[in-house]
Amino acid sequence: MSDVVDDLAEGFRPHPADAAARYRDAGIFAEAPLWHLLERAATRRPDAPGLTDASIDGPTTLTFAELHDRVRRRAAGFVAAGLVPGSRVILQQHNSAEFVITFFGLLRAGIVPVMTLPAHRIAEIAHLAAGSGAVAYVTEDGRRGYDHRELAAELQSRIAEVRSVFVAGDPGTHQPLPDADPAETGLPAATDTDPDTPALFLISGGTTGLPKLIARTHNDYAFNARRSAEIAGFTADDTYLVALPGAHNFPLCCPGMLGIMWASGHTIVTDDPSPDNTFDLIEQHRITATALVPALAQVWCAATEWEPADISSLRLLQVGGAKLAEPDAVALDAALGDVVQQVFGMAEGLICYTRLDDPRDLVHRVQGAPMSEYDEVRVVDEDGDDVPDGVDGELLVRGPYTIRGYYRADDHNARSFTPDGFYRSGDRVRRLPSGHLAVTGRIKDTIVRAGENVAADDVEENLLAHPSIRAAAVIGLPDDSLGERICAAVVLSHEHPRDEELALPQVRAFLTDRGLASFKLPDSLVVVPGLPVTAVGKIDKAALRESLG
Ligand code: OOB
Repeated sequence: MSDVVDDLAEGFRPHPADAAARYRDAGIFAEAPLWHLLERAATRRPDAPGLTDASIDGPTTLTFAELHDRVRRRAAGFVAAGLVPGSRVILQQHNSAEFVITFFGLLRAGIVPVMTLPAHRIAEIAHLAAGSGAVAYVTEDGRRGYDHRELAAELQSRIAEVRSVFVAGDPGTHQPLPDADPAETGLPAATDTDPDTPALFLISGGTTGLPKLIARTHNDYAFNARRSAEIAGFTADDTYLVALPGAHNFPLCCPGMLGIMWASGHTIVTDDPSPDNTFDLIEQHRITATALVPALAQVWCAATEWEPADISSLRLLQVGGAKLAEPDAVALDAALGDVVQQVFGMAEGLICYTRLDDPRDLVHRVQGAPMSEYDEVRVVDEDGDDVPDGVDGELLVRGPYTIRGYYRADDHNARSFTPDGFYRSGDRVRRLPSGHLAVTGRIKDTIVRAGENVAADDVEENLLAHPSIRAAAVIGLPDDSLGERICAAVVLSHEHPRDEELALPQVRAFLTDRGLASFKLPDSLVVVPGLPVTAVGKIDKAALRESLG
């Protein structure tokens, strides 16, 4: 093993040998590098459309053979640039063909990409570069409204180990994305990769503190893609739209781009998820499946009222990343024809899906059931004891594609994992006898008001039932006499009369009518044009607290 491969292993927590053997015996681990997914498609369907770039760089379509060739050239480019297997590289590009080619190019060269999102800025990028030991940064020019070349310069001034910067588009003072002839540079053989080592790093989705690094192995991530594709019923006839940032686990691998490639279906990438743009793409390419966060799904649902495009090809609309309110799930099914699949997942591993043959009313009410029979899910109380089905508790999980620890983060790991290797998700869930999970909030997302614990989610759900409220976030703000007071930030719906104010007493009366206890009623109400969101589009309460606190 090279020094670099040794260094990659430093701080990575693999499955214990007995668990790994069990997954291997069960056929869950395919024992191949992750890039085999693409090679397989290029072998099976070389002339089929593999990737269409519908971003501002496009439109262009590559067959699987063409994509595979571009990927091998990109991989050779990285080899020629001196990067060696096991090196970590920060990848930060918007959805485009170049993003996909770079991603697979890195994998093909045995290099381990750190999958940052376009909205990340220097604080996160520098933290992730230092934490992963990255030696290079791959990004893009300023055509999408933010100049990542400047971030690159700042990154290099802070972290000397980041020796190279490669830029898609106009590189400025940096290097362009590299390409070379693989016949001249050579590429690693499949057998050079230990499939139980990290293939890529995902970024934890938490909204508190700096993100953590999540090492996913070739074996576990390929299983994630395959099993997800199976549950989504993907075949070579499917066309999947990457509308969320492609570096996020959901559009990347649940089943996402990797799942559709496993099925040898067609991927369309866009850097503009608005219905204005995407509805035309759905019509034009007969797109059959995509993934959205709830806030975006709401926008799509409303747009079906006025967008003229024919989107009837869409058979699967996955919604996840945050809780999809039941009325929204019902409205989406009604507007689009029973297409919703709820997805409750996490970069750390566990993915839950509602199944295609679940009754629609169940699909509207729950966030899904674990994708694998090898997922070990526990729901526990504050003492760590299992609670019965139907009772709220914290979700703990262990399984073939769930990490055993964050990368190089011993302190966090002592808190975030049980001694026997379960990940403490921090999610409050309730399990049905059928195995489906309903997410009821975050364990820590409670407001302590005058000594009473109030779950933010409980208040939010009731607020959303108000016809004038389209989105709501409830937070605790410091208060001298109460300890914390309950503040509700709401976005008005289109049904709310334009010239009328939505007043606190009105809202409190509405909540009281719905049977909400008086100590849970908001102490203040703020009407906002929109709620702040994280890099992937989830409501960002930390940012809200900062702006309202
Ligand atoms: C996905 O992954 P992350 O890592 O960005 O965020 C994970 C967290 C979960 O622990 C949970 O708190 C929340 O996001 N979450 C949901 C949810 N899906 C995720 N909360 C309620 N309902 C849902 N359906 O967000 C992610 C990864 C893969 C697939 C889908 C989502």
